[in-house]
Amino acid sequence: MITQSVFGSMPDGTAVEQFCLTNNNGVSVEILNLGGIIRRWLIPNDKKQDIDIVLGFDSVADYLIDDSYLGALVGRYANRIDRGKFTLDGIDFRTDTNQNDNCLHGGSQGFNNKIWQSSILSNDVNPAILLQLQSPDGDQGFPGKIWCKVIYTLTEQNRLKIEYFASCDQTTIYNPTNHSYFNLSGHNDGPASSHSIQVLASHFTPTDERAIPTGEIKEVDNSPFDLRPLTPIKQVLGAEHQQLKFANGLDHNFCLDAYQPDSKLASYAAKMVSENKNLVLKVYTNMPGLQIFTANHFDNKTGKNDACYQAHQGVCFETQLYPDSPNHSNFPSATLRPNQEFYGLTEYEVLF
Ligand code: FUC
Repeated sequence: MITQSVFGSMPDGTAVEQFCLTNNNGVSVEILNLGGIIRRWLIPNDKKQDIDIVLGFDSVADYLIDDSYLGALVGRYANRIDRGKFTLDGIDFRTDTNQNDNCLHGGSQGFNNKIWQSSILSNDVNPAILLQLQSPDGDQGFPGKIWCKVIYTLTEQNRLKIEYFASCDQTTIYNPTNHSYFNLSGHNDGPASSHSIQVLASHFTPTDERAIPTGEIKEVDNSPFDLRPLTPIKQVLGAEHQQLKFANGLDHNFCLDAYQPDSKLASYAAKMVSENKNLVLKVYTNMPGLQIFTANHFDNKTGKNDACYQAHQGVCFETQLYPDSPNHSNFPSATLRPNQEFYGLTEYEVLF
């Protein structure tokens, strides 16, 4: 079932719509047409009220000034492009730079703060909505016009399925993701560092101190980045490692072992387990990379219902192509050509 309501309005008066997708198990996910933001994700719980497992805000204004991309669809290029520069087919491009001289999450006017055209695709079992956005040639400095579609489906298996489609009229690059911060104890219930995580990746992409990949695809063996066994997040955050110092915690791209080029199927990539083991989040994707970000920068950020978000309050599982891949020929390519259709699939499953 889907209920639609007005969440607020943009500065120019355009209404921001909210879609609440509910399945027959009582799970509900609220999604805005502003940035495709996942604003609330309620999991039924016998003992007390439903648990809201994602961080978010209560007003449009909060989302528009937010620089943490809470719950948002990110584009055109998730994560960083070194100094916003890349070359495609011999032509140099320069994008908007919005963080430390780099392009972060598509530039200062990325997809996260755009109103997407929205419609209900299925209002029955497996409720689904379609979001569409056209980004013109030169938007934030990226070449070519691109037509983007995202379908969110909440299944009866308690999976939120996110399908990304895109096509373009000129060769370009594309790398979308969703930037939800998960906390399985509840968005306002202290740090998610009390949880444990597993990531099925035998390699990761180390960065320099500016969070730009060095280009190396490094084995995780004998390092805190070996998350193949279920590992307490606290243990990782407390480990001595230059990479963790650079980022002040985890903010790294893992190279998923299950990745198969051109696959349209989502394979199991990662999970997070709450401290009392009552809730488990499982992540499935067809993408090659997964950025694990432990919200290292939160410091008294006011969220929903006056919640106060602190460092490590949530964990992001950003399925993606590797950061800065246009500048690293050894990384899977983010190039999208006019004769191609991009298809990305990520599923977040909650076991409760
Ligand atoms: C993640 C990180 C960044 C950034 C952002 C808000 O994707 O990789 O470091 O701070 O989110």
